[in-house]
Amino acid sequence: MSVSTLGVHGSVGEVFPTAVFRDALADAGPSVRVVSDGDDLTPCDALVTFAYEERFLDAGLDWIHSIQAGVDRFPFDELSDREIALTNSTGIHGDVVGETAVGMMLAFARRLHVHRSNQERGEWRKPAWDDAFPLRRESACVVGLGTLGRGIATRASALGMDVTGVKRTPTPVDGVDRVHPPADLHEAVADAGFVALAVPLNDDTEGMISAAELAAMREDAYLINVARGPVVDQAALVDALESGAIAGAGLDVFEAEPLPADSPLWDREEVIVTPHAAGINDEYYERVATIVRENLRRLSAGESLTNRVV
Ligand code: NDP
Ligand code: 7N6
Repeated sequence: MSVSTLGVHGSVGEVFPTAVFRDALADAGPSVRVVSDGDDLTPCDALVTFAYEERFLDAGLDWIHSIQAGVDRFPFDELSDREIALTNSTGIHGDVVGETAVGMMLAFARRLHVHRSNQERGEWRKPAWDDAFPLRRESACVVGLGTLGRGIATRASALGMDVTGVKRTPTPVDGVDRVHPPADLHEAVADAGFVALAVPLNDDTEGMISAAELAAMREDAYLINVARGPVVDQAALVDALESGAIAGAGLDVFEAEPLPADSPLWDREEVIVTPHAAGINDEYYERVATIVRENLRRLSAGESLTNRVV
């Protein structure tokens, strides 16, 4: 495979400016062109994109790079049938998503979300004596211990929390006291003050947190989801919040995005809603450009692509 023209799909503009990204790749080798809705893709050998469109399959592309780590929106079998390589952007979000997830834990422990809501109403109101707690005393169970999960685990551990986790292959992970296999999910979540989800969305993880897992959690526990909405049965989560089966949730991702205006999740004090923004940061474009540059180098050297999914 050789790339003489690299397309930058207009959808990356949802995360960083297309022109800034194009300029970051100006010296990478191929000619780089921004392709917006309706523009012809056929001059491109490869495409960097946020969105997926069916027309990608028959545009003569050899390689698609997703600026997301999660590639659940791409049709793996169709890509494979057409010998289109798919690479993703795992490896670049550990620090910022880790900060967001642990930031949500800090907000719940120190009641920052409540103070901010009170401030919007001009209200000076102290929390009840036993509403706030030190994060150091708490434990976090991180489900998925790849880039995101390790980013969360190291930050939670640095704040003095006990950290356990779950991953497919339960080998030891730095900063994580116990690593469980997926079969022990209930046992793993049962003791944790915070359960943080950091798994890819696939057939094994869809609905992995359902009514049974929420019931296994402590009544004073919080669920943090920075993975993908469908990893959680959202109706069961709403029921668990309403019945007091768990204390609250920090949610960056949802079954439907944007979160519909009539969702009961908007109005609950013990729910923090962020708009799938945990990964957004001003280095995002450069981090993706580094992966793309490395893969262009590998192609020139006849080496295999890094971050290859298909
Ligand atoms: P990685 O591939 O680095 O890590 C995935 C982890 O999940 C691995 O530890 C893997 O286990 C584990 N895992 C996979 N399947 C299971 C399972 N069935 N049960 C338990 N653990 C499982 O991915 P990233 O950390 O980069 O990203 C993870 C996901 O987070 C992405 O796919 C994406 O959907 C989402 N994401 C969300 C962002 C946001 O902005 N909110 C930003 C970036 C990612 P093992 O190590 O054993 O293979
Ligand atoms: C970018 C989100 C991922 O999977 O969903 C995230 O990498 C990225 C705003």
